[in-house]
Amino acid sequence: MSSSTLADIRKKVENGDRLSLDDGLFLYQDDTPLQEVGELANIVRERVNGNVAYYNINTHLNPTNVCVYRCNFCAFRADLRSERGYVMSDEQILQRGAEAVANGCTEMHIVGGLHHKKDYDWYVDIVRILHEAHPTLHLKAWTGVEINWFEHLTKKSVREILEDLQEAGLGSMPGGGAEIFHPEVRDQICEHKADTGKWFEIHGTAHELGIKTNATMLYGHIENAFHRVDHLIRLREQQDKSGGFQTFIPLAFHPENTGLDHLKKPSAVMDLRTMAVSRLMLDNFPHIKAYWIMLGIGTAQTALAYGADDLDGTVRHELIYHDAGATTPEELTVDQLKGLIRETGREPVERDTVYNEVIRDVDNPAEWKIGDALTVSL
Ligand code: V47
Repeated sequence: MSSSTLADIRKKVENGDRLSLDDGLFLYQDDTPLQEVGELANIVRERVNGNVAYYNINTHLNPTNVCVYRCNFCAFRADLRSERGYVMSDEQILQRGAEAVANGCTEMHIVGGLHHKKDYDWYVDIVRILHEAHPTLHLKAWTGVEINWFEHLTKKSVREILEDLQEAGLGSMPGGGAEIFHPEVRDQICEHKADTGKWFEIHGTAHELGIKTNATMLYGHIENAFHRVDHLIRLREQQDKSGGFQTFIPLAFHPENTGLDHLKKPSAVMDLRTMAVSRLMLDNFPHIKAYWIMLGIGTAQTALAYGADDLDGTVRHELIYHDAGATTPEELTVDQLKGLIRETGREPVERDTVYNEVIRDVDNPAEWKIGDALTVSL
């Protein structure tokens, strides 16, 4: 049981003081009213990002689903000889790049399985061929787990690998593979892959090299409130040290077709509480994302009043959540995204991956240029 009180936490929030582990646990208690937690998160959200809600025009590329690892929460992965397994050819990958550019995408989000038979160059060259063909498309590619796999494949250091990828055209890194950092949980859901220390080493090194990264937390499975708040505090401490995280994305667990399919999906109350507690604990993160694909559209809209300032994007070709039973559409149009944001009273602003404003040609919306850097007050 936490010894914090709502009045003390409100005072800290109003003064911009840092919340403790105990405060985080208090905010997660069922009898701490959700609407009050949301109201506090909204104070921080509006102080940091005003009334703006960001979106981007993006697409996903998952070059293979074949994976040496068997994380029990994942419905996307396939065994090497499984009928479900696939590997995209360079032609298919380039065609996706061309389609993205023709549709006005500013970003391609690239992650996938760790294929038993693909060497390091295959992964680096995916970045290289896409960047050479489409230099304006920002490539947000490979999580800390993949970078760690490349270490096993090459015996190169994390720094050397990230430098290779930067040279090939890597723009930034997504926040996946974080799952839950606490070993009590991590050892049960993905004990074989990059451990917590390694995930942080990789993100810290990326930040030193000027590569911006995101961070995620997979919640609503076997973890409890202590593990979630501990996760947030570890991220906050890393951000104090290296400063290169842009966005935090809480990811609601989808159990269908996974090794944990006896569990229920987290409720909307849990989703909104997690969004709000994340905004409150991560006082040094500029952005909190409500990833509509996994939250569902209604909860993602509501989350814009519970700490979130970003809905992610149009998101074409998403597989990881749809394989795990997500019932959201495969894609939203720009007009739909803007309409969803306006309906909440927020002002939609299109951003690129590293939070510059995107200015569209009114006569030809697939054409765009980068505007000013969007400011936040942390
Ligand atoms: O690390 C896998 C999660 C992550 C399931 O950086 C699942 O902008 C729920 O990291 N139910 C990959 N979650 C996706 C990711 C991401 C998504 C959106 C934006 C960004 C960003 C990053 O997906 C994995 C894992 O935590 N995941 N399976 C599942 N069944």
